[in-house]
Amino acid sequence: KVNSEVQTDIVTLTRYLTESEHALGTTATGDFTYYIRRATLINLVGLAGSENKTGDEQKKLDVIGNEIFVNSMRSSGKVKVLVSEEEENALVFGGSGKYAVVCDPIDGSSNLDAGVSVGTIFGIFKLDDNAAGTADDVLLPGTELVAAGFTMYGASANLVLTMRGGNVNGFTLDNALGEFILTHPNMRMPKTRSIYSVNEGNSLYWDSACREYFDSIKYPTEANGKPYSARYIGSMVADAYRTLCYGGMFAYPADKKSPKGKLRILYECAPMAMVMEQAGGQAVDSNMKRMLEVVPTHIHDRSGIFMGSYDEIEKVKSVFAKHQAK
Ligand code: P6P
Repeated sequence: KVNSEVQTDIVTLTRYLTESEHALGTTATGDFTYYIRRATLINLVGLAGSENKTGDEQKKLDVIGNEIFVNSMRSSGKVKVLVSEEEENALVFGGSGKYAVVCDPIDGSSNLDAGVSVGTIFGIFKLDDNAAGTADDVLLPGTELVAAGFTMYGASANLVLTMRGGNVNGFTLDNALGEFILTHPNMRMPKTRSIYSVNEGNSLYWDSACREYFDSIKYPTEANGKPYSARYIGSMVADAYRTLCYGGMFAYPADKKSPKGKLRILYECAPMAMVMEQAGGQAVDSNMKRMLEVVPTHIHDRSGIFMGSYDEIEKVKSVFAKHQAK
């Protein structure tokens, strides 16, 4: 009798990627996990004392993470243009690369010293044959992404990867093998889940639609309506991974303090929106426009975002529609 408990058909990331066509965006991940896991051991946490070119305070690992990603993408020979949150301008590599990669090398790094999971968010565009190889080549809607995903460096390293039109697959790093193993094939979010994830410390700055929506799930008025649970980690990859695993909604609304929102369109909102949509959910900006159809005018443009379970975002849209109608 064959012991069906023993997994003998292990799908490693290498095998998965060779079976698909986009072996990019994830090569740097293995290197990152090395540094992330040892950050506290080799005293890499704490401020690097510099600011990145887009104004965020840089931590040592931000700097290292960015360098690893840049070197990895450059040496892949497949990337022509790289946009990183840590680089003011797009990097254009020599060679005949056919792809553009957008990334936030270490997202959530402000939480590093507290041991909170951080991660890498990435998106991949296929360049036109006659692309000039400039930043303009990535000022595209997220619908043009051919692949997107993120890695979360926590107790282990989890990678979530999706190809355009495909499903969402989760991999877990097997330290012994040094390989990512397919552990969460075809991740699907439930259509509803009573969990909301937002920084309520910003509620003073929210517009009326935002306030009405969150009040409606915190103080339900319908008969035997139960309040939602609040879960907010403050690290997008961790909040996104929980939303992907359990369902619910995550939001970083545009508000009076951040009129354009805080999160970046190209390498935070769009890749996450692609993952959420292809896992059966939705993602919209603060005007309730489909996130994947938002086109940045600058590589570091920001946007408000509401994303997660399909019906939970429908609830957001119905409240905002009332206010837009006014
Ligand atoms: P706030 C981390 O700094 C980050 O870019 C995202 O990972 C996270 O979702 C958000 O900002 C948290 O921002 O204002 O709630 O601390």
